[in-house]
This record gives sequence, structure tokens and C-alpha cells, in this order.
Amino acid sequence: MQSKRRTLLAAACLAACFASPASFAAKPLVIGFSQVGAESEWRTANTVSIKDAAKKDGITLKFADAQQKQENQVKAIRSFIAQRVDLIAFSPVVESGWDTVLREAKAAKIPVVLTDRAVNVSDPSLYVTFIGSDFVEEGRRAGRWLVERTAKLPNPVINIVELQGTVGSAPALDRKKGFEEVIAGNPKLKVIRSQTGDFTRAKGKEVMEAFLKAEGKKINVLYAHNDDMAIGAIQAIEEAGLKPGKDILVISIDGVKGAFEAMLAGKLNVTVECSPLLGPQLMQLARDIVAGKPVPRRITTVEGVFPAEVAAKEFPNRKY
Ligand code: GYE
Repeated sequence: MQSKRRTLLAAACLAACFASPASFAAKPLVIGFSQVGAESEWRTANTVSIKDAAKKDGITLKFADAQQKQENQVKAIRSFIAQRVDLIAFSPVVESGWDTVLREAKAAKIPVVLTDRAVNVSDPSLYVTFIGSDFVEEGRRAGRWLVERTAKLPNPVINIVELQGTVGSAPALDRKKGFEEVIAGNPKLKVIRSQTGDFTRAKGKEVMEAFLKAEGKKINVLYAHNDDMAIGAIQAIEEAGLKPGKDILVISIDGVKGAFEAMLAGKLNVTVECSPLLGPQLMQLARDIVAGKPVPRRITTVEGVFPAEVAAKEFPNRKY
């Protein structure tokens, strides 16, 4: 009797399972992603990379644009926690001020992945891993290019103006630090002005106009923390009747298409690469983390330096 009932039960279960095969299929992974904004060509390429990779992998992506505001990112993270997503990823607009909200994610047992920018938190267990570039090294690469490029110039002093990224953001802090570290050993190289252009073309242009008004022809070099600010500043230099790339050497970071176009036009001298194509790696990481597999604590993007001399050859290979 007992065994007969068991057989019947098993048959019923089999029938039910075959009737709705979906109940067997794995639930699609749900990721909440809080993006910084749409401030630059880099950022839009990064957003496309993340959205495309999620789609390709059948991952449900809840995407929130913070419009460069930390409070919007905190709100987005709280809403992802409330929705009980499988994993939260975000690109923190600034480094500090994340402890509270990340503790909330930890209490809800939702793993957090940092993409692109780092945070400064008291408890390192508040995020699982950080995937992105080494911004200090990017700053050093910009500095090394300048040291080499100016080594043979007869000028006793080379005056540099610097357009910094968003105040308090990891790339702004680190790109400044790496650049300073390299030029510190060279008494000829002097930063005479340094101000934020918030990583945008409009602000880059506006601040460069102010630099030109204050310093005029004294400026020999512009170091911009991203291509967009450099492109805005190039316009300001031209409007001031000077030749960007010649009268003023222009150095920037990212390596977006707009920078290659500026190099081909002879207006930008070098761009240090910073890859925004983090989507596929992020999706793989998310799957591994949710499956309980160990992942490295830090994943650093591999990138190069593109001086204007190689722009024509490299341009057709660029993916962003
Ligand atoms: O360089 C800049 C963007 O965080 C690496 O943010 C990123 C930076 C990038 O707006 O263009």
C-alpha cells in the first residue's frame, strides 16, 4: 500500500514537472547597476558595454543613472536592496561616504561589486571585488610621456595647466597623484593652474578659457584627466587664437574615438588608454560570485598609451 502510494506520488510529480518545464529552468540572475551618469564618451561606452553584456548573457539588469550625484546612487542601491536583487554593482561617483549603504547591502546578504571607480570604506568586506583601471598608473603614463617629450626642449620652465576630473572621484585623485609623482623629479615641469572640469566637455572648455585669460601664452602644456575635457579645452585654445597640439601640448586620458579624431587633426598629442569595456567581465564575475566561486579581490584592466604618431594606424582598431 505504502509503496503504491509512493509510486503514484512520483508519477504525479513527474507529470507536473514535465507539464511546466519552466519550473526546472534556472532563474535568470538579477543585477542592480548604479551608473555615475552620462558625463563623457567613456561613460556612454561603458553603459553600452554593460547593457549589451547583460543582454547577451540573459541577465536581468536593473540600470539606474545617477546623473553624477552620490545621493542618487545611494537611493538606487537602497532600491536594489528592497527589490532583493542577486547582486549590486556600481561605479561610485566619489570615493568616500559609502559605509552606511554598503552595510545595509551586507546585512541583506547582497554581494557588491565595484566597477571602474574605487571607494574608501572602513570595512573592506563591504564589497567583494573591484574591477577597473589603475588610475595612478594612468597618471604616471601621462607624466612619463611629457618628461620624454620635453626632455630636449630648450625652455628653462615648462608651464602646465591641469584639468581635474570630478572632485573626490578616484580617477581625479589618482590621475593627479600619478602625474605629480613622475614630474616631481623634473625641476623644469611646473603645474601653474589646476582646477576641476568635472569630466565634461563644457566644463573643460569653460575652465580652459579661464586658464588662458589668466596665463595666456605662458601655458605650454595642458594635462586633462579625460579626453572630453581636453576636447572642450582644444576649442577654447583655438578660440584664443592658439594652436592646440603645437603652441600648447595636449595630453589626456581614456582613448575614446573623439580623442583619436583630435589626434588625426593634429590637435591632441597623446591619450593614455582607459578601457570602458567592462561589461563581459562584470557578468562573468556576477555569475561566479552568486554561484559561490572565489573571485580575485582586484581585477585590473590592461591598457596602453597612444601618442598622435600612431593614431592613424590604431584608429580602425578602436572599439569605443
Ligand atoms: O576617465 C571619464 C569618466 O571613471 C574612468 O569617468 C572613469 C572616468 C573616465 O567620466 O571620462
